[in-house]
Amino acid sequence: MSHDPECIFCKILEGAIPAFKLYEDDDTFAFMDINPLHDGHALVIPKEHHTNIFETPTEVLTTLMATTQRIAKAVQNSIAPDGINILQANGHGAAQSVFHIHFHVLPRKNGDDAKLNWGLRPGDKDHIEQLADKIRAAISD
Ligand code: DGP
Repeated sequence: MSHDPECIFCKILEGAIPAFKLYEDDDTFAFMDINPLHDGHALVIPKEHHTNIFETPTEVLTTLMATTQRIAKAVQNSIAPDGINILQANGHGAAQSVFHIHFHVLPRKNGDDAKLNWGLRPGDKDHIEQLADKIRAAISD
């Protein structure tokens, strides 16, 4: 399985860096974003290291999207935001900051006027952990 020892998400996958894990299966892993736009902001990644959508095999994208749907449903059912965007960035010009492909499950609030570059401010870890518990309990098959 492809792996980049310098990649922060590969380090999360191997347990070298902690994360609030929501879900994993053989191919994918989901966890809370530490710089959330809003409550419930989650990330979904493949276990294989691929940089972006251009380099990711189609079959990996298929598993990634299935897990993204699962997490989006759990965020919807547990956090009930006003809406959810599924967002995926490719390259510096698209504000990609971590070069291991990932889908954002991005909760939205009515009128938040969110910019695509929402500014990476650290969230409150205790609050993120409580939200992770809530979402995890809402994950279904
Ligand atoms: P992007 O800009 O689309 O590449 O998004 C990368 C996201 O990853 C960003 O919202 C912040 C998040 N992030 C960066 N480093 C870490 C980390 O160490 N742990 C967690 N949980 N999230 C991270």
